[in-house]
Amino acid sequence: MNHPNIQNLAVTIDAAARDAVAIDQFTEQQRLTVDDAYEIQAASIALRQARGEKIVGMKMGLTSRAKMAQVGVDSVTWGRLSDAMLVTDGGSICMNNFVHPRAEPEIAFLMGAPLSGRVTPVEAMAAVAGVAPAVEIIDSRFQNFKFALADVIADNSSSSGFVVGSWSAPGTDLSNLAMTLLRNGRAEQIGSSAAILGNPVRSLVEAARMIAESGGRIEPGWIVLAGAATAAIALAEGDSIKVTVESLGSASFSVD
Ligand code: OOG
Ligand code: MG
Repeated sequence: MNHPNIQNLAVTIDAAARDAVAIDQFTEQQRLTVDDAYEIQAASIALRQARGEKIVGMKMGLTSRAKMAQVGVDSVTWGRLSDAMLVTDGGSICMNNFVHPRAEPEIAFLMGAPLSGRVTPVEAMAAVAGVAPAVEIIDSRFQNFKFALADVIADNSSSSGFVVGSWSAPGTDLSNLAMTLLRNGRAEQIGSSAAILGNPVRSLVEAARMIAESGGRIEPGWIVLAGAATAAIALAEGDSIKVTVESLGSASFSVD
């Protein structure tokens, strides 16, 4: 048996993210299982934590058809969010810190109670303290934004940054809210929250199940991103990006 060197691959993907330099796909060089890939992700995030970053939540990936089609991977994945990835609403990012960043429209949950394992949508919502419009900034560390399932999992599901708008109390029916991604005032992606597993709450249910498989749990105070409702758009210097979610408001940032 050829065992992948988890720690070496974690160091490689961590350096690629830190230096914003694209690398070759891992799976072109070796076989990696999904379990291997989550181990690499955990080890690479541990390197960030050793540098002082704090885990503030998790992101779900590939929870909509539009996203699966865009990247050619059709399994739901997850990744970790750290405090260093948080971009202030109305703030800016610097293009130099990214390889080839993209933005996508999301919904964020603020957790008021822990959540883990098999839960119903009602139980999941009962653990939610707030909901907000969000933008995720994804930036695959692999060349040409091209990857197989194990690659993207090892790469923290491409997560690179996130912007969260104002929190609302969790009373709103999230099943079919209009979502728009605007660049410089023009709508470039239009969709519905229904695209996210039929209802973003199902993404939270999946998040609880998947993190439990890794022996963890969603912590109170965490932010959980449910996954994009539409395809992502490639960012360029000078872009002003805004996501609006019906009834919830907006989140925005600009690219320097
Ligand atoms: C993978 C991450 C997908 C989402 O919201 O579906 C994701 C990628 O597109 O690079 O974050
Ligand atoms: Mg996303």
